[in-house]
Amino acid sequence: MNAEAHERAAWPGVEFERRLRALGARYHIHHPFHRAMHAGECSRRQIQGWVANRYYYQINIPLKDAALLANCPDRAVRRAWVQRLLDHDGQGGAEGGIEAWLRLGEAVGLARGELEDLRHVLPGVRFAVDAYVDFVRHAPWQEGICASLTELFAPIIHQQRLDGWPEHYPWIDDGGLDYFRKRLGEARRDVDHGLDFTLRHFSSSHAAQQRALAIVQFKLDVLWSMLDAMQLAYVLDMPPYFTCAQP
Ligand code: AHQ
Repeated sequence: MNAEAHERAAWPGVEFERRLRALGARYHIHHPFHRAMHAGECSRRQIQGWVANRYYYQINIPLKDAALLANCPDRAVRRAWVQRLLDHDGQGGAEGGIEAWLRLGEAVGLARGELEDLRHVLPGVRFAVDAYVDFVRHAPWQEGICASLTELFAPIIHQQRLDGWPEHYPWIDDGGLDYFRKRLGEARRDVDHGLDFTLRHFSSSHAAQQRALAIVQFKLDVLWSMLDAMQLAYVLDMPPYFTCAQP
């Protein structure tokens, strides 16, 4: 960080929040793969590829959240954050998001086993997801909370799927969309906590605020890169090693 940034006064809270929300302009809802999906232009195979690759992201969310918990000495924060892990792994009678995603897989014509064995996960998706988990494992827990803030923009994309898929992809059983229904409320609750914390914790200096923006940009890069790998493989028909002789 250059000297000027360290010396500048921190932005007022409303300006800091405005800048965080402005990063939504780079959210992966604007990626060509998601634009095509929303327009009803995805083939069955492209939807299947997306579901199978996003499964790797879904099963890593609770690992990421567990890593943040392990780094966090603040009991109140852990009590709030542990709910995120349970939202995905399930608890008591609630199946959890990972189970709901497996049902989404079945609804698009993929057997549970071919999601669970990760056979379809593209290298670029794996590297992006692993980079996110490794970041949260090694960063201060406060930075891990900040990194989750791309969910500021997630309710819109979940609602888009609920609105558009029944019309564009009627071959997908409606029960498969339960994950998106489930996340609408969970994402808003998560963001209320994560945004409030981030605005308070990173407002100590201009440099800290810049760091928060950089962390959210990193997470936007993770999400965008996942779709880049899928665009190459499933839209441009350029899967990994497509130019290489088969071993
Ligand atoms: O289903 C998603 C989810 O549970 C989470 C957790 C959160 C995090 O901790 O980083 N991010 C996230 C996201 C989910 N769905 C993505 C989508 O496009 O369906 C969006 C993603 C996010 O915006 O970070």
